[in-house]
Amino acid sequence: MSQPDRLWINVTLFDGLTTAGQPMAVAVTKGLIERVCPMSELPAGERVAGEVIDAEGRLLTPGLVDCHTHLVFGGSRAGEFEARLEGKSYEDIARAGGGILSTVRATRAACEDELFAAALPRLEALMSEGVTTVEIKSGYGLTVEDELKMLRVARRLGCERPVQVVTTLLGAHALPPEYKDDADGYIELVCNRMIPAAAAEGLADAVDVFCEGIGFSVAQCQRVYAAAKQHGLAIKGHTEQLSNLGGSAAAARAGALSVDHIEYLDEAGVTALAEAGTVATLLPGAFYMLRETQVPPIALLRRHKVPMALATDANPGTSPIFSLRLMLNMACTLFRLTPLEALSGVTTHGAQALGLHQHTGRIAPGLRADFCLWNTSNPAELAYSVGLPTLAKRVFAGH
Ligand code: DI6
Ligand code: FE
Repeated sequence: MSQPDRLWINVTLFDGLTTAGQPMAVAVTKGLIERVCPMSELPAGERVAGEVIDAEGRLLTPGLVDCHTHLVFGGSRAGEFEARLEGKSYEDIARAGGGILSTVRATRAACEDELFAAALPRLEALMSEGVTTVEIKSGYGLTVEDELKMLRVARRLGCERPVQVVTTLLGAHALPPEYKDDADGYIELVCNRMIPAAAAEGLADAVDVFCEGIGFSVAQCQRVYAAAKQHGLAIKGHTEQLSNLGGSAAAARAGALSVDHIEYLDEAGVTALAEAGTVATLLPGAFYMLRETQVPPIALLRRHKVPMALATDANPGTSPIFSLRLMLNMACTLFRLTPLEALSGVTTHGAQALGLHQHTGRIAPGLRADFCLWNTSNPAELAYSVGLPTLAKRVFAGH
């Protein structure tokens, strides 16, 4: 057998789904995981071309996956936060032309370099807590050029830092003022101009929609999904966040990788996810910031064995939170996930929500060597404490 570039020994392993019951070893070659075995099965005198890292019993997990963010945007919505504290609702603010549309104005006014400079510290905050894969959506441009501008910034973030960036075109996020009273006309622009342009330039991996009373109807979202599929792009949906329109089931039937938020999802919707193999992505940051009370149907998702991913939804309006560790805590305290379910949500199931589960999100042979080594041996610690820097080492593609 060839000699691995790196050998991790005496590891407490969480492989993305479960913890191993005994000390483990992980061998890495050319940026990929070559072998995972109990220490007791490591051949005596195992030779290593490069480094041996003794974890001394500390926890090794897959690199974290934040499968739903809006990291690229201009401006701030602190004023809207204050207005909500005074009693205005998120929907009232949106209908009055604030909310998403106020970020659209600031994002349109910013050039690529400005958006890049603003997004970089947000990305670095996520990376500093162990994120090795992050999805970034557009959706604050709402013209062909401004949406492509956002996606270019997202791609550039992935080129300039050791992290995998997956990009999602969210043209159908809100109705821009130019199309006021013509939502179908705008959906036509998304389908006939934005999606083809993003696909032609290789700028988008997936297409997302906001299926909601203050967003787009199920029928409009279905048109977007059809156009995305025509151009070979994966699909996702912001669905059942503020009301139940049946958007999750429609997305699942169209083959969506994930449906996200889903506070108002009912059992028929859960069944549709189970049948389609669609991931349910939980976003407790938005739930918390909007002081929602309707909790996603966790027991039903468990019963129907729907994989649950967990993400920050980092965005200037409903989740100005750039900490995936905090989401682990919130998923447990607010949604009653177990710490291991939450951890699977930011590893295995987060990767599945991006269609990347053959490449990252688990510690298994053949996958990319994306790891976090933590200053603890107990995975529950990662969901339990908030604010302590417990990450000892972050490894992306073996380095
Ligand atoms: N739902 C959300 O939580 C984000 N987008 C969406 O469709 C919020 C976006 C924002 O308020 O800026
Ligand atoms: Fe979102």
